[in-house]
Amino acid sequence: MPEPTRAMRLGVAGPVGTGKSSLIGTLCRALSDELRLGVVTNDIYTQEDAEMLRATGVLEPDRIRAVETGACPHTAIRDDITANAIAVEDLEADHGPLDVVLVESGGDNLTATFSPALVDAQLFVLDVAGGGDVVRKGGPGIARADLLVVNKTDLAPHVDVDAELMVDQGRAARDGRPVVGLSRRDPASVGELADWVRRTYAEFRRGALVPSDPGPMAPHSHSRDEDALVQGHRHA
Ligand SMILES: Nc1nc2c(ncn2[C@@H]2O[C@H](COP(=O)(O)OP(=O)(O)OP(=O)(O)O)[C@@H](O)[C@H]2O)c(=O)[nH]1
Ligand SMILES: [Mg+2]
Repeated sequence: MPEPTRAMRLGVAGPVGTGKSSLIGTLCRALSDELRLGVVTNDIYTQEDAEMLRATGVLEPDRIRAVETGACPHTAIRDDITANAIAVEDLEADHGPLDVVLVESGGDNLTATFSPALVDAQLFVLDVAGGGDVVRKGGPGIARADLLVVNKTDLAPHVDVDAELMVDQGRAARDGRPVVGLSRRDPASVGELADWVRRTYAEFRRGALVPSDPGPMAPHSHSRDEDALVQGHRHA
């Protein structure tokens, strides 16, 4: 495979509030001295995540772009990736060359994954506060994302969850694919995450990273017709 010249696109997906934006901020802090970074966030109705990340000062504000999806998150990261693809291309045109663009999905349930046409690799973020049984509930992101993150391990004692057990169950559910137990307060775990990104980026640069699809979300329907209309689409 020829060596790519564009930035690697790294997707960050997972349920609402599991720490996707915080993780992106943590990665920017850990890697911005060695990699040229950009960020694209997806929110349904606002630019909240982009504004939050800009406020942290981890990157020059214009390197953080927001896509307002106006629909349920998988629409913009999987079904019609146009708005995100344009946002990444604009970032590269304005600030390129870049090494890695991190794309945050809007928070969704357990089923949303990125199209491999949008991202080269993707990580799926759960947190201990969502409950120790979430890993066992499974889904395409948990089972087959390139990396599973069990986040906020520092909170585990406060919510009566065994974080190590969650990480072990993640490993068991993933056929050897990697799992990182993460807390932004634990530098060793941040180092482990940053090393995974470094390795994945090196693979990408060599032309050896093949984007893989964790698989589609489960078929679903919205409960009320108005919801489907507001969100601009219906599901079979
Ligand atoms: N204790 C602890 N809290 C964390 C950690 N990471 C994130 N949080 C907190 O978790 C909450 C949600 O974090 P966000 O980064 O906004 O989560 P998100 O997944 O981006 O949320 P949405 O985009 O709304 O789905 C915030 O209050 C964070 O401060 C962590 O490692 N430890
Ligand atoms: Mg967020």
